[in-house]
Amino acid sequence: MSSVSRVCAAVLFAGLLTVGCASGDPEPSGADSAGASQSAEAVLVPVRIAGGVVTPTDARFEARVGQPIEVIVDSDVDDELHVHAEPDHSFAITPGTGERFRFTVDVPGRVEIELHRADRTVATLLVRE
Ligand SMILES: [Cu+2]
Repeated sequence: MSSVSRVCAAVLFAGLLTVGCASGDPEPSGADSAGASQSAEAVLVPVRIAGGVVTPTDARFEARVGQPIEVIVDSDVDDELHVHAEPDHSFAITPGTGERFRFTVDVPGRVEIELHRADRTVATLLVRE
């Protein structure tokens, strides 16, 4: 006599137990780092020296820390453009039109832009954080 035993294997889906997400790595929050305005539009400061007359004088401009500032000079003489920022910037002006001098300011405050040879303050930048 022989007995046939059929074993029905039960398939256990034990693997469906979900394991808690222990490795919840935090999302990198890079949005709050400083200097978010690096790619801001440049502040344009047009300057003209013609026949010994400087325009403008004592103009006011506002800018932010890290924002590019571009001085565009039309001049018929040599001069020295001096930006009283921290650190300061000096640019040599030569006769010509549309010379562009670009810089940024790292420290908030009042920044004077002078022409040393003409002895004029062209503009004052109010630089904010
Ligand atoms: Cu100066």
